[in-house]
Formats: sequence, structure tokens, C-alpha cells
Amino acid sequence: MKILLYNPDNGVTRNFMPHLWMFLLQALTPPGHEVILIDGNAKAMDDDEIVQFVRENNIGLVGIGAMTRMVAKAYRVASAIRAAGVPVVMGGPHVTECPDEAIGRDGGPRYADAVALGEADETWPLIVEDAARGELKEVYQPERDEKGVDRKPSLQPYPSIPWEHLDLNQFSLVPKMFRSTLSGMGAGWGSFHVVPLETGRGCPYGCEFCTVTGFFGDSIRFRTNESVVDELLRLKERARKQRGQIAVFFIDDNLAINIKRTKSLLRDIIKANAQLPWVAQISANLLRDEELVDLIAESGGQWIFIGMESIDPANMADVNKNFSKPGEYGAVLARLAQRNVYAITSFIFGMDNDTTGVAERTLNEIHSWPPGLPVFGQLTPFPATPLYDRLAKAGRLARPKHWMDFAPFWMAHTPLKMTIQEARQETDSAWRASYSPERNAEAINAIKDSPFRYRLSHLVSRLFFRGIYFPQMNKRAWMKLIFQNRRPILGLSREAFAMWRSSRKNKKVVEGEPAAVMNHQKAA
Ligand code: B12
Ligand code: SF4
Repeated sequence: MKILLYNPDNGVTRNFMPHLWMFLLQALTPPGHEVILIDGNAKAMDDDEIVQFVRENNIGLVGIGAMTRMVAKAYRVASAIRAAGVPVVMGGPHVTECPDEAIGRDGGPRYADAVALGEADETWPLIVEDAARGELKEVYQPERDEKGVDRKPSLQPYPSIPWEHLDLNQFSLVPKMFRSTLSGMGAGWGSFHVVPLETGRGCPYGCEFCTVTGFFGDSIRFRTNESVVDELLRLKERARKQRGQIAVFFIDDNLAINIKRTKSLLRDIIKANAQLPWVAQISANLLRDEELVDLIAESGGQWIFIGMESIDPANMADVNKNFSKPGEYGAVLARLAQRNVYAITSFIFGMDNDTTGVAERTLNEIHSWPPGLPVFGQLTPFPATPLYDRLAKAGRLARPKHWMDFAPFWMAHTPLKMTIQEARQETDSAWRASYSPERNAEAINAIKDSPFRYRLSHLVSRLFFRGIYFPQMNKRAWMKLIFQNRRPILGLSREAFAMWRSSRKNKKVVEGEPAAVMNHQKAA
């Protein structure tokens, strides 16, 4: 049977990285079936094109995964595929949190033939075999323990994702027109992939707005260091062979949740020379440890995503995130910056203690820190979270099924001390100020003493991160952006050119050296 795994785009911005679930389920598919992956973020297709693809390729089962934000699109695509007579199974966080919605058990329309609830590592092979026999069940759920809680799959052993053979063409971040020229350059930039890799699952913290503790559980399961190192080595080898670049996103919700184990993993990565540039999520409280930060830098860590949420401790207490202390954010970022590691700092506006002016107050604080990549979202009640339940009980949900009419940056409930419109304006002004050409130039200038490659990575990342809020999906938008930011771009280009010239000169001198020595010998 041919299986298509499809991940919908959110219709606003593109993801820079493919989703791990697709590669994982592909690796877990029983032999004898062919699995094709399409990520709407990389390969934009409308509903008709997807249906046509399914028909032309004789697909026998379509699997669709979706976060809440993309679920309306996922339902639409699923309905179109089902109308063409091909069964659809849906999985991922949203259908797990609203299990009845996708299969029409809530009285609404039916979008999928089957749903896979929770972690599907063990149910996926059963789904495939049932579908191949034409006996798909409605609901697939992991076995449960005596307390009625899902038995979570162990990550030991962990399936080997065959990165060395997979066709990753649709996921390369280098535009086609530049690929052949760039592959000839020094370290080789013919392709650039950010690849997701997990080393563990679960989070004990239980922040009020988050689905992770409910979905993956509050105890953590880790892969062995050996299996992570092996995956990194295979990725590194692939980058070398294709004369391209690969960076890794450790998608664990908190890579350093067990500091002792993280240090041991990072040491093993260094020992095996398996370093690739990497990004990971780590909470601020765990970044107090100097030795950990040293190991992060030495093992290839470049950017750390920190869920700072708010600079107001009252807000942090409201959402059960007291373990993260706004007062120490500056010191944490300085500790990272000393090692040329920078942070993606994530903030949430529209919390219950936020008032108008929250953007300005937050920006003033951010400007006192080493530069990073700030991102701003709004408090969103995802289904099945304690936040959703609290707001529903208090009658505060303005759009209880906000995912069915997804509106980016438009809150689904009214914060206590400002309006939805005000929260929108605060978010808007924070994004504008953080990624204005002036701020971009200022940020690069603030790290003028750090080596060239960090400044280049910082500027390129800034230009991309701006796109999370300001859609920059076509060539025109990019040209405009480059023009507006010409000052730091030209500065870095001049420096790169000077470095290239001096490296050529040095090469000539070195190449000329044996001849000079020979001449000298002759003269003697
Ligand atoms: C990496 C990541 C991202 C990446 C992008 C996703 C990517 N390319 O991988 C980035 C950083 C860009 C991102 C952004 C956002 N993210 Co995010 N992200 C994650 C993270 C940390 C890991 C995802 C992952 O790979 N997990 C590991 C895999 C193995 O688990 P999984 O995806 O759940 O898949 C398993 C099962 O669900 C199931 N499954 C999944 N799909 C399917 C499909 C089928 C057919 C079947 C059978 C089974 C199945 O099988 C898998 C194996 O068991 C998760 C948290 C988490 N730990 O999962 C949050 C998470 C998915 N993100 C979340 C959110 C809210 C966001 C944002 C909206 C945040 C924001 N405010 O901007 C944005 C939206 C992005 C967008 N495109 O619009 C929420 C989603 C909650 C929800 N109900 O929707 C999560 C759960 C985190 C949270 N705090 O609650 N994210
Ligand atoms: S926000 Fe981060 S720390 Fe809090 S529960 Fe979710 S994954 Fe854990």
C-alpha cells in the first residue's frame, strides 16, 4: 500500500523545519508499504492538487498531523481526500485533545475515518495493517495502565531514521536558483537543512497554558546517548557528502531538564566529534550552571530558545511558571553571550496582569540584555490545558472553538486588564520595534567584537525571524527587506570580501613557499 503523510501549513508563515512525526512514522511503518511525505510548509498545494496527487499516485491511506493552529486546514484537506474515496487517519496534539471532533462524535461533521490519540509510535504499525486489510477502526489509543493513563512508548530502543538516504529536497532552505553556485563555496552551502531530533519526551513543570505535560506526561523518557550520537554522526556525514549544511533542532521541551544527563550527552557528542550547529529549548532556571553552558557552546549550541513569557513575576505565578525568574533573565543571556551562544526569547502578551504599555516595558528590559531574537505571542487557551478549563469555567472564552476560525494574533479570550484589541496593538508594536532596520543594525553593532560568523548568523536569523510576524513569502518582500537592511548587510559583505581576499593572498604565499625555498637552496 502507498501511504501519504501530510502536514498542513498554517496559511500565514512557513516553518523553517520539517516535522519529526512524519519521519518517525515513516521509520516505524511495517515493511511492504511505501511512504511519501508532503509538508505544506515546503510544498504548498491546494486541496485539489493534493487530491489529484493522491489519485495519480494510487495512495491507499493518508495520515494527517496537526497542531490546533492548523487543524481547520487539516480538516478541509481530509474532507477533500475522503470525498475522493481514500481513507484518512489524523493524529497529533489537536485530535488527541479533542478526540470527538475529527470523527464527528461531537455532533459536528466528520473529517477523518480514524484518529490516533497520544503518542502513536506503537499504534501506527497497527493502523497501517488494519488499513491495508480495509478494516480501519475509528480510534487508536495506546494501552492504558491501571490508573487509566496511556502507557508511554519507551525511547530505548529508538527507531533509526535513515537520514542518510531520505529525499530532503523539498526541505532545503537554500532557494533553487542559488544551489549550484553555493555548493562550490568553501564549506559548501548547496543545501541547508534544519533537522528535528528528539533526545527525550515529557515535562514535569505543568505550565498552565501548555499541552506538553498532559500529552507526553510529567516523567521524562530519554533515548540513550549512543543513539543520539549515532544520529548526529549520520547527519554530519550526509552534510559532508552533499556539500551542504545541516543544523539540528533538539525538539525536547527542555533539553536540560536533567542537567546531569544533559552534560553526559553533550560530553559524548564532543568525544565522538559529532558536533553540528544546534538549537534547543532550555528554561532559564537551568542555565545558571556555568559548566552546562560551557558544554553547550563546545558541543555546537548556537541558539537557545527560552520561554521567558513575561517580565512580570505576578504573570509567571498566574500561569504556574514561577520556576522561571524574570529577574535573572539578563544574567542568563550574558552567560550565554560570553560563549557566543544567543537566545530566542519568547514572550506572551495578554496575560492577566498585563496592562497597556506591556510591549514598551518588555522592550526596555530586552534592550538592557545582550541581543537575541525576541518573539511575541499571545496567551492562547489550547484545548485540554488547565488554562482552557479555568477560562471556560469563568465564562471568559470569547471564541471557545477558536481553531475553527483561526485568526493570527487575535486572542480567543479577554485578558483581565486590557482589551483583545489592545493586546493586538501591544503585540504588533513589539514586533515592529524588535525587527525594524534600526534595531537590526543596533543588534549587530552590539556584538561587533564577536567573530564574523556569529554576526552573520545573527543578522540572517533576524531577517528570517521577522517573517514569523510579517509574512515575507515572495521575492519582492525579500528584496524590500534586504534594501531596508542594507547598512548591516553591506558592512558584513565588505568584511567577508576582505577576509576572502586575504585568505587568497595567504594561499598564494603558502603555494609560493616551496618555490622560494628551492630558489634559496639553489643560490646557496
Ligand atoms: C518543534 C516544535 C515547533 C517547531 C515547528 C514544528 C516542527 N517543524 O517540528 C516550531 C518551533 C516552529 C514551533 C512553532 C509553534 N508551535 Co510548536 N512545538 C514543537 C515541539 C517542541 C516539538 C514537536 C515534535 O516534533 N514533537 C515530537 C513528536 C514525536 O511528537 P508529535 O509531533 O506530537 O508526534 C507524535 C504524536 O502526536 C503522533 N502524531 C503526530 N502527528 C500524527 C499524524 C498521524 C497521521 C498519526 C497517526 C500520528 C501522529 O505520533 C507522533 C509519535 O508519537 C512541540 C512540543 C512537543 N514536545 O511535541 C511544540 C508544540 C507542537 N507547538 C505548539 C505551539 C502552540 C506552537 C506555536 C503555535 C507557538 C506560537 N505561539 O507561535 C507555533 C506554531 C507554528 C506554526 N507552524 O504555525 C504546541 C501545540 C499545541 C496544540 N494543541 O496545538 C506544542 C504541543 C507545545 C506546547 N507548548 O503545547 N513548534
Ligand atoms: S511550557 Fe515548557 S516548561 Fe512549561 S510545561 Fe510546557 S514544556 Fe514544560
